Amino acid sequence: MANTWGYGAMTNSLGDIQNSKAIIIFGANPAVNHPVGFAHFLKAKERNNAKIIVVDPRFTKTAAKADLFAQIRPGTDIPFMYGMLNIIFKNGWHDKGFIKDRVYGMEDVMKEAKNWPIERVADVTGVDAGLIIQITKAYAQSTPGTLIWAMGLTQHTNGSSNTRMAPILQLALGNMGVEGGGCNILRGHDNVQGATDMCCLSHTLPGYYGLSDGSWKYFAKSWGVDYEWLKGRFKGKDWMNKKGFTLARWWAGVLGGNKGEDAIHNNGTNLKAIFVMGNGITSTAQTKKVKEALDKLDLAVFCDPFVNEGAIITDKQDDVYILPAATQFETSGSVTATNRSAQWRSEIIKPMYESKTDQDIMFAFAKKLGFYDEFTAGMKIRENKKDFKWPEDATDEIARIIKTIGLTGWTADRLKKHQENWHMFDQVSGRGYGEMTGEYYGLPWPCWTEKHAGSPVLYNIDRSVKNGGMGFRNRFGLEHDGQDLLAGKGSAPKGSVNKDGYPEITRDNIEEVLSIKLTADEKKRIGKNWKVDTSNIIAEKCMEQGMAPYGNAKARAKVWTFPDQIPMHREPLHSPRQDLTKKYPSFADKPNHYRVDTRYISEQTAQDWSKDFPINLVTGRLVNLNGAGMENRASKYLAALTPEMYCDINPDLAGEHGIRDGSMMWIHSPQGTKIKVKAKYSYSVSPDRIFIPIHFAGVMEGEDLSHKYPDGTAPYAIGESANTVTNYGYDIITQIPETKGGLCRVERA
Ligand SMILES: Nc1nc2c(c(=O)[nH]1)N[C@H]1C(S)=C(S)[C@@H](COP(=O)(O)OP(=O)(O)OC[C@H]3O[C@@H](n4cnc5c(=O)[nH]c(N)nc54)[C@H](O)[C@@H]3O)O[C@H]1N2
Ligand SMILES: Nc1nc2c(c(=O)[nH]1)N[C@H]1C(S)=C(S)[C@@H](COP(=O)(O)OP(=O)(O)OC[C@H]3O[C@@H](n4cnc5c(=O)[nH]c(N)nc54)[C@H](O)[C@@H]3O)O[C@H]1N2
Ligand SMILES: [Mo]
Repeated sequence: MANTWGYGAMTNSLGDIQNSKAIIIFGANPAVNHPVGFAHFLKAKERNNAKIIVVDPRFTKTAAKADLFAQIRPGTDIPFMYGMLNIIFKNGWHDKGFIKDRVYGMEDVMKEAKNWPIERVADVTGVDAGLIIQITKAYAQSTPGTLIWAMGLTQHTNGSSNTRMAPILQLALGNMGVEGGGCNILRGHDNVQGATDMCCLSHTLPGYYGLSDGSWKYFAKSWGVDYEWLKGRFKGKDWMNKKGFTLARWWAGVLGGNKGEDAIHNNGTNLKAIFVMGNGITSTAQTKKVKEALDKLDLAVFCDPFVNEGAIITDKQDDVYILPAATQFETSGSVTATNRSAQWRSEIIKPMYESKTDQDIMFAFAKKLGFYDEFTAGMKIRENKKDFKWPEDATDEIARIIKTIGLTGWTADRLKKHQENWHMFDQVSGRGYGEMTGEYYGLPWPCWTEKHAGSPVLYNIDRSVKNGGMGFRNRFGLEHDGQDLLAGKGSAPKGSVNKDGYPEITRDNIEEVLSIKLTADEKKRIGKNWKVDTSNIIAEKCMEQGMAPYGNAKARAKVWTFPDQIPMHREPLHSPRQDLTKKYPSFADKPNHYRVDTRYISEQTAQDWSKDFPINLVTGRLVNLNGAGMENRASKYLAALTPEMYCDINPDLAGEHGIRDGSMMWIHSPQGTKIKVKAKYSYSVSPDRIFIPIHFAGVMEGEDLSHKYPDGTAPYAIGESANTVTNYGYDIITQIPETKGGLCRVERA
């Protein structure tokens, strides 16, 4: 639901992994978290003898299926990948032609890779040098190879650099834009891809349109509301263009002052109310801050099919509301899968008892708050209707407006037809048969027109654009530092009229770039550029000429607007290697980061954290529980599999502290918080780290909160929240919490 921790999307698809000759997995545990999708990985092993390589701080169930496993120190994936690149470049295993024609800035990467000789990589990552060489050779020499990642890469202060590093490795090997290759990011929740695409985010409008005046005006028009009215909803015009708070640090909006720790920049006011729809709240890092913030609010509303444990951890007595939301079985509409494809879903039963669907709850609020007409206007525009039909008109509204990621082809009619005919599509390629010939299952975006096939493999120039082919997007100008940013000669999608690189298409350049003449009528109707062209003339003409509306450019290995232009290693804020924090320090502190002052270097250097907190704290998931866990702990049989919160601890570490298998232990965090959990001996973690699952709540710092659940609603299992002890630390670009790289101290309870 409205939660966007992960980011990115698969360039290929789960089915396409069956075409891979090698699979490298960084910070993901699909055997547990994507068990159905993982079947495709195993098929690749059966079909192609594909090597599965797992890089993880723990020996996971996925690692158990791997040919090669590297037990990496948390937060050191960038050195690991530079180490691989160092070997790759030295041996000439990189794809020189691909790099020359389709990548910008690889020279800088090559230079940095030289700083990572294998001995240094081994020292920083804790992985044996010989194993790194073996992994690199196996991966680089079996192409196409696919690279998988998930939360093990993102949940770090340097997570956004991690997620740039992985594609760079793929670009260097020419593993991008090919079947069996790509970056296949395993997304999280059901429809988390759709939630991201619709921008349940605080820094963009739907479809990743920015917060500029131009975008606001485009949306005002497309939603059928007055721009001045929209503007009037804000305290002042400039607040329209500013990023908001994030889910990760909303609590600072409540607790923060004008100065000092967690100071906020919110026009002199604090947040006073919270409205939670589809988030567990105890899943947010620094749970004690979350609790403090909840306590201080004027109003807290939780819309959830279950009792949201946000309402349990707070001591707030009044003005806490639990609204019964219907489940996804009791509503219908489109959702988006991890590979950018849409899926239509039908209502199985009507909402039970007094529960209401999320949209009906929102409509009721919009009515009470006095903007129902504006809220729903966009759904009536297409056919100029008096009323709308949910969810079809909402889907068609999205198709009409969102050009940036190419949702034009996603009309409700087409998506329903795919659902009804899903037996008519190939599982591996997604290609349709019979009546569905010429379309890919779920029309993976970009789906440029109402006839477009969908794009199952991004950046593939071996296909025509009509059939899902495309180059990289031209987004950052035509040149930088004197270097051409457009794709090289001859590297255009199959069948393109223009054989080389070309810019994104606008009203002004369309005739020249596409070698066409527009009629007078077309000139009148066409939008300013492909992103706001609701006439869709640009996309239609592009299809005829075999060209992508967003241009044909080079992929950027170097981002000149980021603090690190190419990804650089930076130690986690709380690192067990104090010697390395000097050589690889964190970022400068960042004031006003999504409205909150955020500490990096000052936190990292505040003290030698590793002295008092020598153990790495790794958090993650279990197969029987999900997210904050209430949904599943309320199920007797799922709860029975893990009836208690626990900690995986290596017997050697446990022994040092006199902690017995099955006895209770304390975990202390650098923030001064602690949790009491059951010790579970496990060799899946080395003695320098422990693992705790994220799915528990209902106990806080040893205090049992079960008396706080409304009668008859306490789940079958409760326990300490991992996030009570996850550390301070937020990504420099996205503000995702550093919940996969922190320190702790363990103690016998
Ligand atoms: N059963 C179940 N399935 C789920 C979910 C669930 O809660 N339960 N949640 C869904 C959601 S929302 C998401 S986002 C996905 C998440 O899917 P995953 O990302 O696979 O989930 P995690 O278990 O959190 O983390 C993956 C692995 O990252 C490793 N890791 C930690 N730190 C590092 C590091 O620094 N480097 C590397 N290389 N690895 C590291 C952890 O040891 C862990 O094994 O799962 C989805 N699927
Ligand atoms: N330490 C640590 N913390 C983490 C992570 C980690 O790896 N380590 N992972 C992070 C990640 S990637 C994620 S995505 C989050 C997950 O954390 P949450 O997003 O909190 O996960 P869920 O428990 O799935 O929350 C969904 C809530 O929505 C409710 N719900 C289900 N269906 C519906 C519906 O149709 N309508 C409404 N209104 N509600 C519904 C459920 O009952 C539940 O309360 O946790 C994050 N927190
Ligand atoms: Mo997630």
